[in-house]
Amino acid sequence: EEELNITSTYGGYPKHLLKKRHYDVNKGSCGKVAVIGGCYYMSGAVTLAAKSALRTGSGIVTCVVQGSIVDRIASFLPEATYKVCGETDGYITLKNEDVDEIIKNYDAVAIGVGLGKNQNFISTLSYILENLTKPLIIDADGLNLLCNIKEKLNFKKCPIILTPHPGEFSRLTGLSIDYINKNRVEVALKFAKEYECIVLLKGASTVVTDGEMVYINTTGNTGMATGGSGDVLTGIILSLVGQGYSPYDAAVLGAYLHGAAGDWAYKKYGNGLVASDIIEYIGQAML
Ligand code: NPW
Ligand code: AMP
Ligand code: MG
Repeated sequence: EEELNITSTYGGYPKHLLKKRHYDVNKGSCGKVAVIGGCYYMSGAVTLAAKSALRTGSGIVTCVVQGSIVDRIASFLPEATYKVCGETDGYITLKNEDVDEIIKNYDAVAIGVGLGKNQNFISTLSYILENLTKPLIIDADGLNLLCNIKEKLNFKKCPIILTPHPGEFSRLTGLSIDYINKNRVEVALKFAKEYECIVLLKGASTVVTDGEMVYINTTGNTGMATGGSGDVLTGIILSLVGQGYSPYDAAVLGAYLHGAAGDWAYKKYGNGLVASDIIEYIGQAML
């Protein structure tokens, strides 16, 4: 810890939250998780999130993606499995039956990375909010779609973790990025309380709150301001909730491990680090 120069703020030093595995675990008991995302123009985001989930210890990771990008992802990530969906104009389409199957078969779901501006997907997200009972992480373009149906959060059946950066949180709340960054704890707390969800507001000193407790993360560095960095965080948190961590603990631990892995990557690559480098050090951050 000293080497990484980690200091704790209120919320404390969260690595103690990491649970030890029972010696005879199997892939079925380590969490089966699904990443719904991607589009023809952005397939890397799902790849990064899925690989991160595997590196965080998930037993089974399924990419829920359109057929035209499966080969790209699979050629990079042979360990993942795929659920192939429909596609319109380069964007993913999901039938309610597909969603029902996902709901039945997975321990946790992440939605939004690399989805793009897929307006058809608003109704799908709405259906998921109304029917999913397992923990759901909404990130990236999933958050942008959520802006249209925020009130649906009040009818959700599942624990929800939202992982906005200040730009996404600005769209979601109508507050300016400047105001958000000057009042990070307050705005995150208020939203989490109002919509009864976990909010993880990204940036240097990521804030995690469930509306009552607040954790401010101290790991991470300037090298992490790079495309795909947030998609890695989504995969880490998804993996943790899929392994049975509570949504709040998963978000806190996820923010911490993501930053710690990034700090290891920084030692090697400095500000030139790329998102895949963060993934390579997740294991080390968990030791
Ligand atoms: P500005 O410029 O300051 O006004 P977007 P995205 C702001 C996918 N990706 N503090 C900032 O606004 C994602 O998964 C795919 C203050 C910035 O310009 C999404 O689905 C990749 N402001 C999709 O791309 C790799 C901050 O937000 C704007 C801030 C779009 O996501 C890349 C950008 O936000 C990417 O992950 C901060 N700390 N952080 C792939 N390889 O497939 C952000 N902002 O317009 O929502 O775009 O985050 O790139
Ligand atoms: P995204 O914008 O969704 O790709 O997410 C970027 C990720 O990198 C978030 O987890 C941020 O907290 C992290 N990050 C970006 N810039 C910094 C920074 N300057 N210091 C610490 N963490 C950062
Ligand atoms: Mg992002």
